[in-house]
Amino acid sequence: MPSRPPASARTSKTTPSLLAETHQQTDDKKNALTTNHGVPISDNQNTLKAGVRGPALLEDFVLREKITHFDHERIPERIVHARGSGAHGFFQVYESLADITKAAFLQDPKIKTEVFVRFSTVAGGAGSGDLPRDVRGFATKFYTSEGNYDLVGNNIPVFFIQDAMKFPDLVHSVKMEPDKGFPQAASAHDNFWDFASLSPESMHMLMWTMSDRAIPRSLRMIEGFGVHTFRMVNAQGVSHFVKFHWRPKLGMASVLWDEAVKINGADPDFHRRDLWDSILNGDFPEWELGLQVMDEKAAAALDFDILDPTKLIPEEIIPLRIVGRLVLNRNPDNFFAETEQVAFLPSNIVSGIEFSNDPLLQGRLFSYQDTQLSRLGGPNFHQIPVNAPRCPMHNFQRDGLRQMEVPKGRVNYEPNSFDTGTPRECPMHGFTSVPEELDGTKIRKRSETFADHYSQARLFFRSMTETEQQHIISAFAFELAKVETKAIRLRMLGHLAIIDPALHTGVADALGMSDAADTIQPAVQPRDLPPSPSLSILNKAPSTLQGRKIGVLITDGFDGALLATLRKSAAKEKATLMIVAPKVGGATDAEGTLVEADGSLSGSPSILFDTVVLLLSAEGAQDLATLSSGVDWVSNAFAHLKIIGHTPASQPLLDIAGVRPDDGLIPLENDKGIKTYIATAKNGRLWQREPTLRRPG
Ligand code: HDD
Repeated sequence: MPSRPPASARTSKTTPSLLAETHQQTDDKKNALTTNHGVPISDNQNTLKAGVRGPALLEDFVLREKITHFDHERIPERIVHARGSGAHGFFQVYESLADITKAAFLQDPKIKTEVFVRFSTVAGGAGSGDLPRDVRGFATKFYTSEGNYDLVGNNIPVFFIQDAMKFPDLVHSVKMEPDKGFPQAASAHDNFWDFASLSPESMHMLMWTMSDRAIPRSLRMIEGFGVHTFRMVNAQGVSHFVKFHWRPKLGMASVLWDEAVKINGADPDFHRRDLWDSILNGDFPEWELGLQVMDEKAAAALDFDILDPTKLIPEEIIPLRIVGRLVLNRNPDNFFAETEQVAFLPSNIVSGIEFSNDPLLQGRLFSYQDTQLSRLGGPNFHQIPVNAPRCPMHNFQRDGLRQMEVPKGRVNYEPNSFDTGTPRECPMHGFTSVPEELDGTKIRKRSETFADHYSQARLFFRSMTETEQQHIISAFAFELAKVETKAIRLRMLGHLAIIDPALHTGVADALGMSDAADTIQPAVQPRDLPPSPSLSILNKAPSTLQGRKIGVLITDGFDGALLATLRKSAAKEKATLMIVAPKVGGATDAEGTLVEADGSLSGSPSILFDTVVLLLSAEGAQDLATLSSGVDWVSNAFAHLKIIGHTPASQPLLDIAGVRPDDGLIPLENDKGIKTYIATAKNGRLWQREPTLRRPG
């Protein structure tokens, strides 16, 4: 039997809980908690009951309202791209684009257009980790002076399928298998590879998703693409085809697959946190917008159909025109209100930008509008603040669920003669479509010009560095090893043999499957296209530590002066330096000064950093060498090809962790050591170490 509360608590009207000392109350009516209908609440801790130990009363409207609202806090998550992170910012052109488009926001470098960007993974649910092997969504809403323009793209310039008709099948196959409800956020399962291996059009995109593009280091370090070919139209009515590209100012970088697997456990919010923190710290993520612009003739001269979303245009053929910059400088105030409720619509375009007849895009123009109706509960989702245009909007659409506006007057139609002040058509400034001549037979058929599924897959593989090719082979081997049905593996190996014999042999060896792969007859024999080095991440990797993280492990008795120099050097490079100590309370340097840590040894494993430094005292190194967390910290850094700066006293730990000397191990005896360390770490990982440690399989 519970003990009875003290008499004071039983009788008191002003002390609503037994934990009164922790309660914050106010006498100021202005600050009073209220119900949704404005009734001030006297007690937010206790249900209205028949006696302090009696049953709850149904009349407790305060409780019922609060619980009802809570019960309905979630809306359906996105069917794809459920896991996302958003940010506010602006876009600005470097020069007027009047030569190719009349879009108002692209006319003048003085115009800063407000934007909201949402990055996402595709396959996993809203609560899944940030680092599955997956495509990343890169959706931008431009709040222009002539209406909202949404560029709803990905970090990969091509797509799995050529026709929207296949989208539900593609998505069903990659998401959790419907009977089991797993795997979550992973393409490594039979259903996905069954569908993919039966869909040769997916081959090019598969090369990208098996590449390091699908495991980015940071959302600030991904490229973005509009994927489809769009049109731009200038004031004279001249139209060009365009492809959109976002280029990250920090350069591209990826994690290793082994890191991705571990990061998902150590920090499932790795990307979301990184984006949030960088904006919070004023290190605003930035991208440049690049356009590939071509007229009809140039488009017709390409050796594939520009309406086919499984193809890209190599930059070596049509170079990028860099036209402006996107800066993300403000975190959302509320995740649900903004990032969750933002509704992107590829059909949101503005005067001067138009669709092409890409059949995938055409299907998207319907799907997104439709999906918002079920996610956001009706046709008025454009009134939600994050979706509302910043320019004036007025029409005669009325009523509907979630209507927030109160239109005045009797006129709700057009034309009308009652009120000449009501909105009217505007032929002069209104949106018009470029008059494209169309003539065709009603037909349900794929164009023959979409039939080459292998040439660009081969182009991609052959444009990679040796290291990147090995990663692609490893990724295929990892995924296919999880496929239980042998026939699917053999079918997939059949496709890889068409793409490139080295790819096929590499994957077959890694799987240990020497059985004959399926013989697949391509609809069109692939051609050898000239490689496009600009598709490689490593070919373009900048030498920089900007936006990168240095993890510095310290133990009691460490060299404080060395840390001070290191801090200065890191700041100069615009890198973030984070201190890790055996305990988060920190460690004292040789002079006895306590330095607080940003993380503990087990809570901040070395996988969370781009490069590491061991600032250990002799006793500290001896001690960590006896702990698996210490040994793992170092052996992982080595296995992940990181540059490791270390004091000579750290050697015992390096030895126990199995670290072999190479060019990525930099002794830090003095300032010169730090200089060498920084210069080496700027180049990223020590790729030469990889073949000595790993082989695909
Ligand atoms: Fe999609 C969301 C990108 C093909 C149907 N898609 C969605 C998002 C991105 C993309 C970035 C998330 C937007 C956000 O952050 O809220 N989708 C693409 C790209 C595609 C593509 C680059 C091919 C080039 N999508 C595609 C097709 C269909 C859809 C062919 C359907 C016919 N996509 C949807 C959707 C989603 C979506 C189901 C889920 C939530 C939403 O739209 O608002 O309607």
